[in-house]
Amino acid sequence: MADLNAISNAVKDGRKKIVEQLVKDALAEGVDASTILNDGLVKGMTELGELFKNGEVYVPEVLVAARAMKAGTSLIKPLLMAENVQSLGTVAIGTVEGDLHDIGKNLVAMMLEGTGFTVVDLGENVSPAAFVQAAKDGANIVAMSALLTTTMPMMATTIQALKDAGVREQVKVMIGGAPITQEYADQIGADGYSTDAASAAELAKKLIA
Ligand code: B1M
Repeated sequence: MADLNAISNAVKDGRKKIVEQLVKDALAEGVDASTILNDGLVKGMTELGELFKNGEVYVPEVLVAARAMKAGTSLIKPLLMAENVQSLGTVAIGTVEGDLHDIGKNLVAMMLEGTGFTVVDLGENVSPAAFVQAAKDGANIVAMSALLTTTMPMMATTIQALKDAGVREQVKVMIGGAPITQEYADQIGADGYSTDAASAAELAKKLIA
C-alpha cells in the first residue's frame, strides 16, 4: 500500500531516487496526485522546515531535500494539469528580488497551469523591472512569491515600479508565501493574497472574472 509517510521522510532525508520510486509506486496504486503532493511531498518539506528553524539541520540538507521534492513534483505535474483547457489568461509569476525560494512558487505555477492559465515563469530573484516588462508584454496577472521577511518589502517596491511604468491598472497583482498575510496584501495595495497553491489558482480566476 502506498506509504505517504515514507515519501515525506524521503523528502526530509533528501533521498531523490527513493522519492521518485515511491511517487511512481503511489501513482501506480492509484493515489491521486494532490494527495501525494500535500500528504507526502509538502508534508516532508514542512517538517524539514521546522528542523531548519530549530537549527537541527542546515542549508545543505535543505538544498538536497529541495532537489528530492522537485523530482517528486515533476512526476505528478502532468497529472495536475487539466487537459485541453483554453487559456484563461496569462500569469507572470516569480519569486521577488533577493529571494531564491522557488518550490512554493513552482507549485503555484503548476496549479495555475492546471487551472487553465498560460504561465510565464520568471524564476526566482526577479527584479521589479522584469515584472514590469512582463506586464508590458501582456500579462493579465503579476504573481509574486516571497519566503523571507527581508524580501517581502520587494513586493511593495514592485507594485510601485508597476505604477511608475504606468502599467499598474492593466494588471492584477496577487501575492503569497509563508510570511505573507492578507493584512500585508491590503497594506501594499495588492489585489489578492492566498495561502496555498490551490487557493492561488482560485484567486487568479476570481481576479480576472
Ligand atoms: Co530558506 N528559509 N533560507 N531555504 N527555507 C525559510 C523560508 C525559513 C522560514 C526557514 C526557517 O527559519 N524556519 C527562513 C525564513 C525566515 C524568515 O524570513 N522569517 C529561511 C531562511 C532564513 C533562509 C536563508 C536566509 C538561510 C541562510 O542562508 N542562512 C536562505 C535565504 C536564501 C535567499 O533566498 N536569498 C535560505 C535558503 C534556502 C534554500 C536555498 C536552502 C532552500 C530553498 C530551495 C528552493 O526553493 N529551491 C530553502 C528552503 C527549502 C526553506 C524551507 C525549509 C522550505 C520552503 C519551502 O519550499 N516550503 C523554509 C521553511 C518553511 O517554509 N517551513 C525556509 C514548501 C513550499 C511548498 O511551501 O514555499 O511556503 P511555501 O509555498 C506555499 C505557500 O507559501 C504558498 O503556496 C505554496 C504551496 O502551497 N505560496 C503562494 C507561495 N508563493 C505563493 C504565491 C502566491 C500564492 C501562494 O501568489 C502569487
